[in-house]
Amino acid sequence: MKIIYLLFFLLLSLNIYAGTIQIEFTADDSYSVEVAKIDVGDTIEWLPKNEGHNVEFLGGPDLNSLPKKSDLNAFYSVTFNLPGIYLYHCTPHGNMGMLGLIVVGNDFHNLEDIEGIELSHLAKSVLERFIRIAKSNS
Ligand SMILES: [Cu+2]
Repeated sequence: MKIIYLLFFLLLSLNIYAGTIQIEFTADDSYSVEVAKIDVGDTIEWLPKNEGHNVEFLGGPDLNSLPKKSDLNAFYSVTFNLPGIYLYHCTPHGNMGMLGLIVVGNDFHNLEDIEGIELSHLAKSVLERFIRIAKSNS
């Protein structure tokens, strides 16, 4: 029984270190943080500082449980408990390169899946740039 309490408190104390980062929708149709590297259990909050944008996930480590699409102009918050790479875009502006990449737990195991996502020519080159950035400080 003691072991269970110990584990419980260990998990509780680990969670204290979980962080939150905030990403704004900018006036020039982009996300203020385009490549986010976070730890497992961290939360990202998207702040609708400019109108006409949202967050729609295109890929991640578990395609069956991607975060749902957010509403336009709405605050959005997701906690990432599964390591791997996540790609999202803005539904109206994704083809124009309004994309964001998240690497959870410095885990690149699903990189090939992310690279295989069908995107516009422009979005593809943006994604390639993001992946270079993500790898360069891994
Ligand atoms: Cu947008």
